[in-house]
Amino acid sequence: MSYNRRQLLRFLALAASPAVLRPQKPVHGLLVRCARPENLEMPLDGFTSWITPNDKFFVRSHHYTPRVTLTDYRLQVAGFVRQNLSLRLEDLRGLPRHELIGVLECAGNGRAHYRPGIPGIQWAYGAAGNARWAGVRLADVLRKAGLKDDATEVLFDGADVPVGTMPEFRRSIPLAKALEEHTLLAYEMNGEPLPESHGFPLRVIVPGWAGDSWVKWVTRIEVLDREYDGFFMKSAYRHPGRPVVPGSSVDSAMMRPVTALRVKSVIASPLDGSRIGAGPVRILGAAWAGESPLTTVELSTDGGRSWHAAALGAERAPFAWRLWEFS
Ligand SMILES: Nc1nc2c(c(=O)[nH]1)N[C@H]1C(S)=C(S)[C@@H](COP(=O)(O)O)O[C@H]1N2
Ligand SMILES: [Mo]
Repeated sequence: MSYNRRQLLRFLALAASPAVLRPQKPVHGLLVRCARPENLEMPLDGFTSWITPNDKFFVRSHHYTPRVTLTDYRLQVAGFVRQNLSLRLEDLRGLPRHELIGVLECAGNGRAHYRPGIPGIQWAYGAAGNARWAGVRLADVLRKAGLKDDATEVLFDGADVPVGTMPEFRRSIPLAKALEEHTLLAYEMNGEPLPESHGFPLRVIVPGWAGDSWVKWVTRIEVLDREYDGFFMKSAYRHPGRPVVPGSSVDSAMMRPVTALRVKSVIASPLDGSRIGAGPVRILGAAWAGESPLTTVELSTDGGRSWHAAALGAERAPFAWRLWEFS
């Protein structure tokens, strides 16, 4: 049997595709930035809703979504603790429950707007969402294990397995942030068990901080005596600490891990480039400021010469976004 060149290329292409493809669930109303691993962006109209519904919430996954079953699930707690723990989700559900509403935003949100362009998923606006998270305080779990004196950082590892030669997605946060009353291990998102794409059955909630610290599918917590030095702490998710000219090179000694989110406001409507009739126009959007409370949103319709306060939505919470509107 002989093959012509085209048949051979086709055969090679088939042979190169992974043997088992999990059926892809349909994606409604999200922008597919990368199908596998799943990276989905919320369209701009999402910024007109105070709570982002689970099926409209952006997804940012470095690796394929792991399938975790509750029967097998254990959360291991180890490192600089007095007693290692192995907890089932039921054990966690037995601890006091806490809820908060907060913005989850990817540190790479807005990357598509850089000039010159930079590599990475080309998020435009919607790598952000605002949800109600429920679970237990990370501090309660750490206290159950008992911290040793040398403890300074808390490292999280999820059940996702790297694609090819990519490093494991592991991140650490300083102990002070880990012990804050608002830092949670969440098992619910908007009143439902965490969806698979968002970290079922447990994820870290670090209110006011960029999404890279919000580790999904968390299976292991390790208390460390120093900042973790794996790829996603040491090489990725770092910033220069002060504004620099886009595209310029920065001394790596200056680079620090991404922590709190910056202030941001997004116009959801009207869309850029859309045609609008004469007469009053409603301008709508959402704004947030990481760990800081948001007090005012101002708009300019004359290129920045004058500014006007927008009306702020009634719904508010310390780490949530605030809707605003201006006519
Ligand atoms: N285990 C694991 N956790 C993870 C990630 C990941 O790839 N693996 N991505 C992180 C990043 S960079 C972001 S922005 C958020 C995205 O959370 P979401 O997919 O629920 O929106 O999850 C974080 N947690
Ligand atoms: Mo992210």
